[in-house]
Amino acid sequence: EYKFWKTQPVPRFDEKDSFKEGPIDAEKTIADVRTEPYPIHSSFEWTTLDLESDEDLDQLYELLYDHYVEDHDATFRFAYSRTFFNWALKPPGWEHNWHIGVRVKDTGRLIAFISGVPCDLTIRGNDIKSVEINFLCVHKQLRSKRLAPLLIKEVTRRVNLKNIWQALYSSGTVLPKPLSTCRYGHRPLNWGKLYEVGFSSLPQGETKASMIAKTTLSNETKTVGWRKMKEEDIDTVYKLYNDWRVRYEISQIMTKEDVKHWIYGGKQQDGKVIHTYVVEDKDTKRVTDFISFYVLPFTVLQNELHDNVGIAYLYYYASETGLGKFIKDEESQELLKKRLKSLVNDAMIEAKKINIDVFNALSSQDNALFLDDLKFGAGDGFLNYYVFNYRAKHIEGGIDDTTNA
Ligand code: YNC
Ligand code: MG
Repeated sequence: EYKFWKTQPVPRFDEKDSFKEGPIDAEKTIADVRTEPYPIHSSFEWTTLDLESDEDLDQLYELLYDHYVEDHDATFRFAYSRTFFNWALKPPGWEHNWHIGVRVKDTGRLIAFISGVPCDLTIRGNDIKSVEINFLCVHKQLRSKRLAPLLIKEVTRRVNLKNIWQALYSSGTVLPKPLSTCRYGHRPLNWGKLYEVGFSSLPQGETKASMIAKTTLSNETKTVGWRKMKEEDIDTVYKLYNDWRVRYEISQIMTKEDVKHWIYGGKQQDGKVIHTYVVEDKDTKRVTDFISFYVLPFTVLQNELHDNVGIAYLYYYASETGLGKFIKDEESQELLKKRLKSLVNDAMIEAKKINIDVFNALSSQDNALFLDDLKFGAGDGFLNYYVFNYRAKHIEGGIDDTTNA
């Protein structure tokens, strides 16, 4: 059990939440880090993908398309795009060297991948220089050969060489030991289509017509002062984000450049991946709220009616309603609840306008305040969050997650 993970600096399942939070390994320096890549089977070779080149982007796309996460009966696959990779894998400070592939030596074929991007964290008041690890993938025909541990060790080595010793990662797979576990909620925007592709089923006592009626949103947004985020809003959104994230026990540290990339989208994005809206007070012209979602569709296999499902994921948001003195007391929770419901509802209306079929949100952040009221249905998947080489008390993920794992 966990032959590999047992050897890594991660908390064990059986250990008590420790009182003192912090790194697990004794402090090291770059001089302690292995300078050569880990040895790999002689028919394979390490490669660093060049995500500035369309050729490498296409190869990554093909690997993930056929071999990355899919649902159990293999009818849906993530439809990653070049634009999506540019957003997810090239944020400010990105490193070539952290886009790591494995190729078959003879043919050059890409058969495995793992990535890291800079992602500094605050965990309960401690700022931690860190990366986020994502897109770990091994070709289906090469599974169970211990390539995954090799990729993980190699990315760790390359990250350590930049004097970074912690990493955030998330997975449906249960590993030692989740810092937090969240659940996805799904809000149908186009129930009829979701039913036709087999994504939604008909609940007992409902008809197709009643489900469509129940889930139909109005066509126009209602929040007064609602508009698309502009480049000029970056400073204000940056401030709102930073004031807001103190609400949470774990959050991402962002510079203005990060906000520009992750939340505004920047010039490369063309509005295709990240969509952000703000609320501007009509008297003072101040921006008081923002909310964002990103788009990552599914390809639908073997369906006569549809070949894709439009999917949006709720991303970051913040509202003055929940700031400063408003943070905890009960009356302000009610105000905040009302505000968030209005923001998320309008975000869903915008998503519907760009043909999104389902709007997803995790149970994290303050999402418990609106998920039920806005008719999100609990998904069957859990997402476990981990921090490598760091011990911290468990963080509630908005579900009763004591039984998961
Ligand atoms: C997983 N998702 O437990 P033990 S999420 C981490 N994350 O190790 P083999 C995983 N470890 O149990 P296969 C994992 N899944 O013996 C499996 N493992 O200790 C562990 N799927 O390796 C597993 N992508 O190579 C076991 O397994 C060992 O050939 C077995 O490969 C696994 O991106 C995988 O779901 C997942 O492509 C690559 O199944 C393959 O099966 C696959 O024999 C479909 O591996 C796609 C998929 C995972 C998406 C993701 C986050 C990854 C985080 C990795 C951990 C990062 C740690 C921090 C490093 C930087 C540190 C610094 C500083
Ligand atoms: Mg393997």
